[in-house]
Amino acid sequence: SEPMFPQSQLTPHIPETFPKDFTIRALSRDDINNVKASGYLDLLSQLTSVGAPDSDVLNARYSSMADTKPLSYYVVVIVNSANKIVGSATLVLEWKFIHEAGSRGRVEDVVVDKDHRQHGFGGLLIKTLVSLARSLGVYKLSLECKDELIPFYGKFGFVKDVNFLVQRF
Ligand code: 16G
Repeated sequence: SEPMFPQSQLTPHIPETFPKDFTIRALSRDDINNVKASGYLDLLSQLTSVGAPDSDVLNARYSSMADTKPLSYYVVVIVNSANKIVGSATLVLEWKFIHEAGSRGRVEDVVVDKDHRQHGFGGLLIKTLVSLARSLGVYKLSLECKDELIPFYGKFGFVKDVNFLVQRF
């Protein structure tokens, strides 16, 4: 199944309250090879534009993320009992010379399927990634979000900081 990282790395960070009929685990190459069944791109399309990358492109992207050294992409998914992905969030590490040649963490692409909201899956994903990021030793962890989600992320320790500037291409 080739998970992006070993489950043993995730287990210590999974909240006790995680519901039994769902599983939180690393994204695997199988999810990408069976993208119709896994629902991964359909899920991401509930966040933003996905386009139509073919399976070669998806596999190459998976490899480019999974082959980083040290591992810099922790794509975490929540699956139901049929192994369909109903939620996902990614922790990205950005390696630095500053902060003792440390790393900064970013929480990216947080999305929960519209039919699986209000069950606390978003919070479970964030709690898991914050704990994982802390254990990996990032010196700070950040994310970008819409104004209305600031109170949600605030529950997990995030506070509004510097301005975020962007240029779109
Ligand atoms: C949100 C996401 C970001 C994602 C972006 C996509 C979180 C915390 N933030 O900002 O990770 O990449 O939306 O929107 O999930 P875009 O296509 O407009 O960049």
